[in-house]
Order: sequence, then C-alpha cells, then structure tokens
Amino acid sequence: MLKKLYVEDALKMPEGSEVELLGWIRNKRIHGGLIFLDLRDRSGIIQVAVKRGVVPDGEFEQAESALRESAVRVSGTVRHDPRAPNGVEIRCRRLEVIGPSLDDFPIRKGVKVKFVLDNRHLHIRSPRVAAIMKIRARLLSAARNWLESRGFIEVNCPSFITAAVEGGATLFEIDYFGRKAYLTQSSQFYQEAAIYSLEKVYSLQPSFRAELSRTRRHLTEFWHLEAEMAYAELEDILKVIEELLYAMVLGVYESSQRELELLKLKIDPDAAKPPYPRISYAEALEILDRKGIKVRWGDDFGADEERELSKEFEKPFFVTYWPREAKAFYHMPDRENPDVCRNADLLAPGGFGEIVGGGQRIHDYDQLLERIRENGLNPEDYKWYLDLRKYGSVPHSGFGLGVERVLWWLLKLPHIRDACLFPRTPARVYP
Ligand code: NSS
Repeated sequence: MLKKLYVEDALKMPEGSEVELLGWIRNKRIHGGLIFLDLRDRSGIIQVAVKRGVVPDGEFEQAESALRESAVRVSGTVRHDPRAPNGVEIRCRRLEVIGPSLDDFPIRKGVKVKFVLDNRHLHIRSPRVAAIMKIRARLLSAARNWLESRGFIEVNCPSFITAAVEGGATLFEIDYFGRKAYLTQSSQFYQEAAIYSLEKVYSLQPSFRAELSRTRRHLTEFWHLEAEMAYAELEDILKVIEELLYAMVLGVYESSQRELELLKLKIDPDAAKPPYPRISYAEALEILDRKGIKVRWGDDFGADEERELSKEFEKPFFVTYWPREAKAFYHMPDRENPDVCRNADLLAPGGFGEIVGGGQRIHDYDQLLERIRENGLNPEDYKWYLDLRKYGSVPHSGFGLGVERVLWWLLKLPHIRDACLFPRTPARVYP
C-alpha cells in the first residue's frame, strides 16, 4: 500500500512511463465507454482515462459508480496530451476503489459559507485550503530556522495559568479542580523567567483570547510565535522583529511559487525588507487626525484606526512609544518621557493592521510593583513574576507575533479563519 509516487511526480514523467497513483476522485466525467477521473492527492490533480475494454469490466463498473472523493489506486501509463488539463493524462489499466464514498460529497460549488465552515473537516480537501496550509507550514519553518540560526532556544510553556498577561477582559476562565485558572493569553511571563536560564528563547503555541469581537481578524485561539531576549532594549528587539518577518516572507516566496500561483497571488519580498518605518504613537495620532479620525491620547487603536493608519504605508511599520495607560503594565516607561513606554506594535500595510506586539519590559522590582498597583492588580497574583526582578534582573525585551494575522496579511485572505485548519472564533468551536 505504501505510496511511492505523487501526482506532481507523474506530471513530470516521460511519455510511456508506468505509474501507480493513490488518491481521491475529485471529479468524474462519463462519455459512454470512456470515463475521465480527476485524481487528487496532496500534490496536485491529474486526469485519468478509464476505457471500457482496457481495464477489466468489474473495475470499469466500479469507476462508473464511484462517487466523488472515493479513494482509489490507479495504475497505467503516462501520456502527454495537450487536451488534458495539465498536459498529461494517465491511461488506466487497473483501478481499485480503496475507500468508496458512501454518499454524495456535500461540498460543491455554490454552497453557503456557513455550510462550508460546518463541514470544514471535508472542505480542507480543496486544493486552495491545501495550498494555504502548505504555505503556513513553510512560514513557520522559515521562522524556526531563522530564530534557531540566531541562537534562540525553543521552550514550551503551559496553557493553564493563574494571572492575566494582557488584561482580565479577554481571559478564558476554567475550573481547575475547584480552583480558578485561566487559559494563557501569552507565554511572555514564562519566557521572561526562561531568559535567566537560556538568555534567548522562543515558543510557538496557542494563545487564547475570550474576545467577543466578530471581526475578520480575531480568533479565540491563535498560534502565537513569541520570543524574549536578555540584555536587549527596544531598538534591539525591533531589529529582531523586522529581520524575522522578512525571513518568513522570503521563506514563503522561495518555497511556495506553485501554491501562490494556485491562489493567484504574487508576493514581493522587497515589500517586507527591513528597515521598517517607525512612527511614534504621537505621530500616529497626528496622521489619524489629518484623516479626520480623532483618538483620545491614551486610547489603544481599534480595528478602524489601525486600518486607516496602515493604508498610509507600503511596508510593515512600527508604532512605538505608546502611552502607559494604553497597554499592559509590564511595558518599560521611557526614561526621558515616562508617560510613554518603550514598546511597539508592528502593523501590516494596506489596511491589515497589527501583526506583532512587543517591546522592552520593566526589569526593576519597585517600578514593576508600582505599575501592578497602578493598574489595580493584586501583587500576590504576580508574585513569581516579581521574583524575577529580585535575582540578577537585566534589561530584556520580547514580542509576540500572531501567526494567522501574518498569513491573513501575506495571502490577502478574506478572513483570518482562512489561515487555520480548524478555526476557533466566538461563533465556532465545531468541527
Ligand atoms: O496582545 S498582544 O499584542 N501582545 C502580547 O500578547 C504580548 N504578551 C506578546 C509578547 O510580547 N510576548 O498579542 C500579540 C500578537 C498580536 O500582535 C496579534 O498578531 C496576535 O498576537 N493576536 C491575535 N491574533 C488573532 N486573534 C486574536 N484575538 C489575537 N490577539 C492577539
């Protein structure tokens, strides 16, 4: 049964080659004694011609009655034929239905979006979804390669936690054997602990946000690529973010031309080449003001503000130095102007908005304690996090990148859920 050959290999083989392919019937056209099957596997689609009299009668009948998405084993000969969709056709000699479809395959042209999402477990067979998932895998592998090559060590952090990183409003509460616990919003605090052992760390795992926002860019569970560096200030981490993102875009560009073509997309790695523009929060407010959008000093940006701002740029760009009241308590206030923090969001151009958030962390014990109190939080809940400032604390910085946000932007997807195998949104935990 072991599969030796993929469709993409067969498409490249010389006329007359003998092949055996394992795959699924994507479509079928019957012309009397001749059946054309579109055989799909993970690598592509190839036309298979099944002719009565050439294949044994019983097998021809099986092909005739096989429903869409039946799994088949086909053997035959490669023919180069300009009439075939990819210029190549398999003349079938033997055909075996390995796993018949028991019903008509429910996904077909014209079905409603909700139906497609309810049947995501079947829809992911589509070449378009397969292309997106391959690109996703290559994007992550490019990220890992880059981080490893720069000396970052991968760590794995817990998903059950006891205190908020990014504010209480988006915490998923769970009953942990009678105690209150939450699902993690970010591995940042664990990474901050890990740098005192490993100095440069990263993790790639899900984060959870109980965000009831039904937007095209919010998930309740998303994959978070986070990194943290000891002995690093704001400017150092901004350089890491821009170099990493460029490596990810380049990785996709270099590995995925076929998939990009299938998605009818061109990406230009130069448009993600560092350095990225840096504007301060104050400058962002001025730009928005000129566009007639008033933001009160201290407010975080919503989707509308980010969209309008990011229409002004051709490249990803940083918005730096946010007011301390706009973001979480751990951000390091600036020495010269303590009203703002040494942090930054990276926004993608063209209306997409935030894809990375990060900056320098407070490493002084008293300052952190003060900020925890200022935010109305209980220092007891942050005891171990405060502890990190008690023993050899050093300046450090880090960031979190939303994997689906980056894919959404890079592939210009209609909705962030298109970047996930099985998306989780307020309206969807099934399938
Ligand atoms: O809330 S963040 O802006 N920042 C943090 O969680 C930091 N603690 C990360 C760190 O410094 N280690 O989230 C970071 C990124 C953000 O820029 C988005 O790209 C993504 O995580 N993100 C999301 N993606 C999809 N859906 C939702 N709801 C979401 N929330 C954040």
